[in-house]
Amino acid sequence: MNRKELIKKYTEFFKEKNHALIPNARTVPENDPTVLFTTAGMQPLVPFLSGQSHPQGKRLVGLQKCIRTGDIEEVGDTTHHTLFEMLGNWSLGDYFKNEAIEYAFEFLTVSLKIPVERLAMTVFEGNENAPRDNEAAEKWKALGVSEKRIAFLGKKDNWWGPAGTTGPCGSDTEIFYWKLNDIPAPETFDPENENWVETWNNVLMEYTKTKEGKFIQANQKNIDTGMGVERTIAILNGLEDNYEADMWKPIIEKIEELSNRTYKENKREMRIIADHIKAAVFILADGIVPGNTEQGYVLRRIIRGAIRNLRKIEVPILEIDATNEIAKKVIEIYDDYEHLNSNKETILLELKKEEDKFQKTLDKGLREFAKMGKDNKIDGKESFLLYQSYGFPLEIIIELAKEKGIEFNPEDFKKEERKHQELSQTASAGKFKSGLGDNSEATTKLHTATHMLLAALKKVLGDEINQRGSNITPERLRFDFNFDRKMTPEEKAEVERIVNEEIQKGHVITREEMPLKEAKESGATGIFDDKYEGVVSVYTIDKFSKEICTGPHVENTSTMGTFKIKKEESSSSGVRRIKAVLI
Ligand code: ALA
Repeated sequence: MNRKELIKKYTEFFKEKNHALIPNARTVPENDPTVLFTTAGMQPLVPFLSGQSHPQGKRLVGLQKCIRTGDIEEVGDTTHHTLFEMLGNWSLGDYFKNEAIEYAFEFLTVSLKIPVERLAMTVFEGNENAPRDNEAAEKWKALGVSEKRIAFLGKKDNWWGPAGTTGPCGSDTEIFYWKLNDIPAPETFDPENENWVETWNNVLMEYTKTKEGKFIQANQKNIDTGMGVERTIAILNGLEDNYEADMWKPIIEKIEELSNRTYKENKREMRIIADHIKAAVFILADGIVPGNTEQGYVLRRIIRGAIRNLRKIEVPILEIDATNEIAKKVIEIYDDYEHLNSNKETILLELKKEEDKFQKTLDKGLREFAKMGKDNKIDGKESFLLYQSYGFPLEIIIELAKEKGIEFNPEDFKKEERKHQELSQTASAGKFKSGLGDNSEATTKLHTATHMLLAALKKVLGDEINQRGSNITPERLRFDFNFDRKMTPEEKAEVERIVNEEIQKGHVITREEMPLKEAKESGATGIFDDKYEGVVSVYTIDKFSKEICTGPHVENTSTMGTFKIKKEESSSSGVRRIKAVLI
C-alpha cells in the first residue's frame, strides 16, 4: 500500500462512520502566537475542542501536515522527520473511549489486516490529576489483545497536551507495532524495546488545564487521534526504514544519482538531505522565506543543514542545481498538494537564493571554524560569530564540533545569543515548543481587527493585497501581506482611518457555513491550499469584509476600541509587515 492509498482508506473508513473530512491546514498556523508551526491535526481544531460548534459537525477526519521542530535533531534515524503527515479522527463531545478504541482496532486489524500478534498498547497508569485507565485496558482485552501486551505508563508517555500552556488535554492510549520481520514479536510488551514503533495515538480529552496549572474536568469530552502516515506505510510494507517507502525513496534515489554514491553507505546524510529539503519545500510553499527569526530561521536552518550534508557526500551543489533537483522530486511525489506545484517557481528560486547565500560564506566560515578550534574548544563568543557573520545555525556548529572532536557547549552560544536578543528572537522565545493561541477577549478583538486591516489594505493599496501571515498576541497583531514597497505615511493614515470608521459603525459580525466553492464564489478571501469539498465558516463584517476563517471574532465591532498602526516594515522580499494595536 502506498501513501495515497492509505490516506484514502483511512478517510473513507471514517467517512463511513459519519465523519466529515476537514481541510489540511497550512504548516504555519493562523492566529496562533504561541507556536511556529502546526504540530498536530488537533491544532486548528482547538476552538472546537474547547466547545465552539464546528460547521461540519461532531465527527471529523482529516490529514494534516505537521512540523515538530523539537524532532529536527532526531532526523537521520529511521523514523523521525521534520515534516510528517498525520491522519486523525476527532470526536467533539460525541463518542468517547470505547468507540475510539474500537475504530482504531478495526481499522488496523480489519481494513489494514495487521495481525494482532504484532500490536501492543500503552495506557495511562494514573497520577494525582487523573485515575488509572483500567477501562481502556479492559476494552483492548475485550477486543483480543493479550494482557501481556498492555503496559501501564505514566504521564511522560501516556498524557497528551495541552499543546500550549492551557487548554484541552487528557490521558492517551497508544498503539505500537513490532517492526522486525525476522524475529517474532515477544509475548510480553516491553515499551523500552525500540523495535516497538508507536503508530497511533488516541487522546482521551477529558481535562482542561487552567492558567493556574490545575486540571479540571472539561465541559466537553473529546477524542483526538493521530496516526503517522510515514510509519504506517513502513509497517504495511514490511520496511524497517521509513526512507524506503514511496514518499521517500524517489528522493533518496535522486540524491544517489546526484552524488553518485549509494544510500546504503551514506544513510544518515541522505536521510537528512531528503528530510530537510522536503520540509523546506512545504514551508516555502506557505509563503515563508529564509530569515533570522521565527519560521524563517527554522527554514534557513534546515536548508543549510541539507546543504552541509550535500557537501559531506561531495555533491557539486552549484554545478548541478542540487537543491532544486531534489525539491522538484518532492513536488512531483506530493502532487496531491496542488499548492506545491502552483508555487514551484518561488520555491525553487528561494532555495537557490539561500543556497547561494550560504555557499558564499561557508568556506570562509569553515576556515574560521578551523582557526577557532585550534585550541580544541570553541567558546560562546566564537560560536556566535560563526552564526552572525557566517550564517552557521547552532545545529551546524554542534555537528561540526562533534565531527572534529572539539569541545563546545551550546549553552555558551545561547548565553551569547541572549546578549544579542534583538538580532535573534528565535531560540530564546521558547516558541519551538508547541502551544495554542488563547481565545482571550484581547486576541479575539485583534483577530477581528486583522480582518478589517486586510479589507482596508485592499481598498488603499489594491485588491491584489493578500494575507501572507498573521500572528496575534494579547498585546498586538502582526500581519504580513504581499506588497513591494514601503507604505507612505498618507497610506498608513488612510488605512487607520478606514478601519476606525468601520469599527465605529458598530457592525454586527455574522458567521455562515457554506461549501468552500460557494464561499470563494461569494467573494470571501482566505488562504486555502487544498482541494477541499467540505464546509467552511465565513465571517462577514457588513459590506466591508468577508473572510473564510475559523474564528473566534467579536460580536460587534463597537467593542474594539481604536485601531493604531505601530510599525510598517519589510518582512522579506515582496512582503511587508504591519504591527498594530487596539487602544
Ligand atoms: N494530538 C495527538 C498527537 O499528536 C493525537 O499525538
